[in-house]
Amino acid sequence: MLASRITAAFRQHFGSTPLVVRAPGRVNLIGEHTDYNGGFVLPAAVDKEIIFAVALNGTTTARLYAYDNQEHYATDLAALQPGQPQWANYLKGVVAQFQRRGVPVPGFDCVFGGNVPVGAGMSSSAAVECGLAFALDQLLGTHLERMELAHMAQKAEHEYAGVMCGLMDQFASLFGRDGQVVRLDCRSLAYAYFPFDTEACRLVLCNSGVKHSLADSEYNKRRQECERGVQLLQQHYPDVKSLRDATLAQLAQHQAAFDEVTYRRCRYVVQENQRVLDACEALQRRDLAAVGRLMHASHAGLRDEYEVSCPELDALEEAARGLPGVYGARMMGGGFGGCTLNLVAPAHVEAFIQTVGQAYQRRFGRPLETYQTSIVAGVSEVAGPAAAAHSA
Ligand code: GAF
Repeated sequence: MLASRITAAFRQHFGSTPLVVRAPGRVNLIGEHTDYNGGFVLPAAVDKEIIFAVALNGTTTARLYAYDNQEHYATDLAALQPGQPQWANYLKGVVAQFQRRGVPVPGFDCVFGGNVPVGAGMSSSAAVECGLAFALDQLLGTHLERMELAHMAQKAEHEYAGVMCGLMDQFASLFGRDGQVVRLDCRSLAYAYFPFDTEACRLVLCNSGVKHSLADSEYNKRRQECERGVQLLQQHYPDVKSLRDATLAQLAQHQAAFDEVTYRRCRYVVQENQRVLDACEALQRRDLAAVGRLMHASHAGLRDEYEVSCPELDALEEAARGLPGVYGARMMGGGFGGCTLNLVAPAHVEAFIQTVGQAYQRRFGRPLETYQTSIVAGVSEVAGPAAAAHSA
């Protein structure tokens, strides 16, 4: 059991009794690169989690232990700065957010580790940020709203990891609900849950195994391209505050003012936003085939217009397309590597994994890693044996 292993490691390294918290990674059914454009996303927290064991230690030092890479790191909390090792930045960034709110953070000990695959586009970093934010909130008795914790975790990523991410990943980790996907309006922050039964339709992730070092810089570049598009539109439509407000007709009418790349980026975002709304309607009708078609369209947009896919992800989506029992497939997350998300009827999962795995092996000469995930609740305290077993 993961939670008991982390707790045991904590006792071994630090000797005291910790608060134990679980923080899930996420999938995103549809709505990619829409969050920082004020648009809609449709993620869910999944049963790949990071476990935290944390206790105050009566000093002014944070003593951190990354269980998975067996690395220690300690830092004086009065002089926090981003630096090496990279993994500690996600934690330091969260502490800095409490301090920024005028909350003094006393010394603490922390062991964390889990099974969210790193670089797979399942938001392991957001899980790390949200897990510590929640644990510190409990230990310090600050009782902040979950939405505030999500914003603090997002800021940690901006300021200590240098990625200008939207809110989706942190929101999903904190607001996930068992058996439901959640649509977030990233502007108003209103959210609504939609049932998604993973017994009736499996969520299968195919990990391309690709982790492009370009991902962070290209991500920030996409964000700038969208901002440029908004500036161009605002000259004609002052009410357009973000691409969420723009329409395809507006874009088409002023295409001449755009360079070709910015135009394509904006068109993708406007279309993807609509696809999220359409997918929610389809989910309400229980029309998985329609959800699947929207997913393939999303992939095509990410590949051709937003240009954040890669040959491995394209091959995985293509291999899944039209297979028996497969409703839909698309790349997921920021892009340039990571996983495809596939909706597959339970009776066809085995054949799906075999067929796509073989195609992947033939084309890229390496085996394909796949995960079947179920949808779980967001960050919580691991209270008793039942909860701990859930995190195994
Ligand atoms: C990454 C970011 F962290 C999210 O905020 C989101 O923009 C996503 O890429 C793309 O949809 O996961």
